[in-house]
Amino acid sequence: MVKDILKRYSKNPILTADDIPYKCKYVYNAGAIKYNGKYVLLLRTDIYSPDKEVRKPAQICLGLATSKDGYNFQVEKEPVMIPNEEEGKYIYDPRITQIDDTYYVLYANSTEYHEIRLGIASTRDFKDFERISLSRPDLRNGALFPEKINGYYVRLDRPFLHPRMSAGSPFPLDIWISYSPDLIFWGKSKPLFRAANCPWGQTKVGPGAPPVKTKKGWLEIFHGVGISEKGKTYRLGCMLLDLKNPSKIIGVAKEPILEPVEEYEKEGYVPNVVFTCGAIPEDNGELKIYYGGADACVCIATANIDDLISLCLE
Ligand code: BMA
Repeated sequence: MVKDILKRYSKNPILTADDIPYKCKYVYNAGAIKYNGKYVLLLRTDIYSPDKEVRKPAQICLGLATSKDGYNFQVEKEPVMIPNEEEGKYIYDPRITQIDDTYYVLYANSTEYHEIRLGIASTRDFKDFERISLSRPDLRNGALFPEKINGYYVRLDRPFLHPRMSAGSPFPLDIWISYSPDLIFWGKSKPLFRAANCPWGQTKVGPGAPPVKTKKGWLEIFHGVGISEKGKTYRLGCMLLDLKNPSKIIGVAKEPILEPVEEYEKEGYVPNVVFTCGAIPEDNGELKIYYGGADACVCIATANIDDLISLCLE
């Protein structure tokens, strides 16, 4: 049973393809951060060619939306980040982390060779993005902590144990933690949370939003994938990690905090999906969780941070 701790915004979805000024079929899985007093979303926008026979997007790039209140967003006329030559056609699922006055974007890149790589770029103005590194395959769902810990940049990530493995594979996919002195070279990697230990996400689990610092530990909103006779279901859960040693889990909420219930979560490009890439903590203790609904729209739900922590400690 999903506990009633997350409140969906009554006017969800907050963005659909109709809100995108350029040609786009689906908008979802947005990274989120506050920048210059405004809410900023980096949007996954899937662009299809007009040829109806083509079932795969012609390009996936990142758009930008800004808002004064976190609910009503204006979208820039053109995408702000498009794949470069090395990346090919698809960059997606961006997670934004601020460290000092720099904003880092960790994003997935699918290449024409069917590899999935994790890209890291930085920006100071959300106009120019400088590429820092692109991982070897197969890795995605990178979520960078908002400060160095014991001298290292730290990220949660989700390796594929075997290239091209996905939901339905007999091998579950787990959340790992990795460290880097410079955001280029990553190591000291360790499994952090096994899908096998997530009763509602036994096929795969992956980092969602970049971890949020709280007095009790790092709060991480993650996704888990379960399979039933109805097919795959993506849900969200939360866990608390030790502040000084984030490879140590303090607690994981037993139940998911959000699962597909509303039509915009159950029907879209991929049915039965809620997937987050960004959450913004507010001074009043609220967490705004931005999430994709059914791989087709952008939604928001809010929760009290202390309530989420309590769930992790139950
Ligand atoms: C994952 C990623 C996400 C997507 C999710 C649900 O594997 O591809 O971008 O939202 O599947 O389809």
